[in-house]
Amino acid sequence: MKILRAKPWDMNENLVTDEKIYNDRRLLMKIGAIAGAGAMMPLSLEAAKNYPGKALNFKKNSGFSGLEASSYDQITTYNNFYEFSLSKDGPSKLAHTLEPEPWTIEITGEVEKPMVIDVAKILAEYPLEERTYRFRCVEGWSMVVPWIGFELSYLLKKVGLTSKSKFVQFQTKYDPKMFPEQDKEGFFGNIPFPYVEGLRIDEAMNPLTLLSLGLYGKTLPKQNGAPIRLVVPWKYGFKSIKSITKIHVSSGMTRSTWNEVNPKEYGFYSNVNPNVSHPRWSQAKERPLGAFFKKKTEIFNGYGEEVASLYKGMDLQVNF
Ligand SMILES: Nc1nc2c(c(=O)[nH]1)N[C@H]1C(S)=C(S)[C@@H](COP(=O)(O)O)O[C@H]1N2
Ligand SMILES: [Mo]
Repeated sequence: MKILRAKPWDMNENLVTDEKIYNDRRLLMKIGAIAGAGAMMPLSLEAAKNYPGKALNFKKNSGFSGLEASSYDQITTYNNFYEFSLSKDGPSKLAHTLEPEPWTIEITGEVEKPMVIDVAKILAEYPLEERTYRFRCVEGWSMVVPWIGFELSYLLKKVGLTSKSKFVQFQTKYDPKMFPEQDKEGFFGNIPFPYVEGLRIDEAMNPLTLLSLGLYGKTLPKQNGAPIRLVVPWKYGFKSIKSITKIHVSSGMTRSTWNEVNPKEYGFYSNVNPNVSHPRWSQAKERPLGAFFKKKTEIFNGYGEEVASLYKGMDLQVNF
């Protein structure tokens, strides 16, 4: 018998409750209330076994090193990756089917030199740096991640934007052998795959926008979007699309999965904004992974100085 799964776009406070249990468990661990200090071990071992990761060559960007990062365990065992699972601890257990090597990214559309780039070449030749960014999920939890990556603008300059380039679309690889939930499209309310996301060209060219290939000094764990993902720290987490294999530059606005599934709840822009509630919950506060209390959410996730000018004159209640 088939079991009806929750619709992913019903993600709501329930998941925050989930997280409360998770956090309580961590707290209990800390004070030794859970018998056997190894209680958390299976999770972290699972994550490591999944993909041990290769050490990367990178330099630390001291301009983005001031935040205290969430732990490796937190970042790699509390995930959203619907191609594997709708649960937070599912991706770390199930993502072993993802084969991140070999991997290419195809860049097409309004560019002077369309090309296919091997991720191995990026790892060997691109200027990788470590930047510790805040990361805020639309569901109300947040974390701090020491990403390793390079500015998306570096790649877009390499391919050369034409005068018609206005938007950029990113696409996750479609391969149900690697991503088992992908061929269940249409059943039980799964989201349409492949997952796609988009940015306006000036957002894509902003120096904060990264393509990330690693965290905590090593290649990306599979559950975090190996081998390469987007990181847009002033937007809700779902904009930071994982396991990208296509980048398409266009003159018109691009599709994005969550916006298409439920435009009233997930805007194209999806800038972190404590003053614009999700229709079903407030965005004024967030719960950092591992923390007991919520804290205030900052406009543009604290990156207003760098990005507020991109939205000058725009009504952020309408263009949410
Ligand atoms: N392809 C793909 N990318 C995705 C998602 C997904 O389900 N599939 N989930 C998004 C959401 S909702 C969040 S919060 C982040 C989670 O990233 P993390 O698991 O590395 O924390 O990935 C985003 N990118
Ligand atoms: Mo998210």
